[in-house]
Amino acid sequence: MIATQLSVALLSLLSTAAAQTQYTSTAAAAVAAARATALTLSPTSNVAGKTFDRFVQIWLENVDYAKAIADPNLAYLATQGISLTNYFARTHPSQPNYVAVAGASQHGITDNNFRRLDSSIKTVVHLLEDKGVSWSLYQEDLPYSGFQGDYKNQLTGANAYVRKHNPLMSYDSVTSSATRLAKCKNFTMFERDLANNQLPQWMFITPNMTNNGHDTSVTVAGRWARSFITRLLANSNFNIPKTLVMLTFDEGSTFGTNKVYAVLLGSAVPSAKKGTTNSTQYGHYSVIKTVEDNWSLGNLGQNDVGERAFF
Ligand SMILES: *[C@@H]1O[C@H](CO)[C@@H](O)[C@H](O)[C@H]1NC(C)=O
Ligand SMILES: *[C@@H]1O[C@H](CO)[C@@H](O)[C@H](O)[C@H]1NC(C)=O
Ligand SMILES: *[C@H]1O[C@@H](CO)[C@H](O)[C@@H](O)[C@@H]1NC(C)=O
Ligand SMILES: CC(=O)N[C@H]1CO[C@H](CO)[C@@H](O)[C@@H]1O
Repeated sequence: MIATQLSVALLSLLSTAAAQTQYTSTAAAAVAAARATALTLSPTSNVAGKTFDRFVQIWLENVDYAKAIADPNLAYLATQGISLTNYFARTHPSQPNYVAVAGASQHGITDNNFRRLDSSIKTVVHLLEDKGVSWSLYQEDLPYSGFQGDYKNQLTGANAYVRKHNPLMSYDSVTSSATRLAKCKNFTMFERDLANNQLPQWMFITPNMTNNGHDTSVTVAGRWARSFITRLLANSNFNIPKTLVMLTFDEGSTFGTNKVYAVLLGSAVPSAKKGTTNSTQYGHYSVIKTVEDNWSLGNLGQNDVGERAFF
């Protein structure tokens, strides 16, 4: 009896530990096997929010505000929404910014290394789940749902998907849960969910290292963003009534003030506000506070508590 209980406890401990790193191999056979079996979920819901019923974040990489707003395509997108002209990233390098926007704290992370945060540490997706608000991450070139490593372009060897640009993967509270991993998906799944009208209410979108400008330029990132977002705003499966889309950058260039481009788009922006600017100071923690206020989610007890929301 005791032996059975012990072995059950041991097994569940082992499977939890394995879950947190089980999907890191990039060997072709391991990827193919996981692709065939990894759970994928496309939850939907319809929880009414105060200002928006759907919230979509799209993050580009490493450009200061002045340089981004000078790009013709990013400048065009600013005319289609509300441009936040005093919006600041948290820190350098990338990873702590992504960790911060999910958990309202950098949780001590200051680098881009493979990090694991204790499973007691919660994120915005835990608050969303508690209120029944569906969510998914969409990460371009993630080889399958729940993959936990970095992934290169299989033909060119160039970096395509990187874990440091995934806001949830450093949290053991996400990676120890099969159903949460199943909601960390790629762009193939995004297109499928879009076509099937199965997009969730909260999503975070990370283009690959080419399209987000990291390994290219603001010109490439701006062109990608305009084309991707324009197509989606014209799609009624995406831009449902009260959809708020936020396009921003994880951080500025290392030597700037860390002021970054941030634009609010979508059907939740009233037409009278399209093409306007707002100079109130905001930052990555404002995003989580805005989402918490919108769906009355409560808070994480971190830097979200004293933060200012967008509305
Ligand atoms: C995207 O993820 C799905 C689900 O895991 C997988 O079947 C598909 O092969 C992936 N697409 C690409 C291009 O890797
Ligand atoms: C990123 O995705 C685009 C398609 O959206 C593709 O053309 C490009 O090769 C990808 N970049 C890498 C490094 O694989
Ligand atoms: C930005 O400006 C402040 C101060 O006028 C308002 O209180 C906010 O509601 C406004 N926010 C947006 C998104 O326009
Ligand atoms: C525009 C709007 O309805 N804003 C509300 C968002 O939620 C907060 C907190 O519940 C309210 O104070 C705002 O009025």
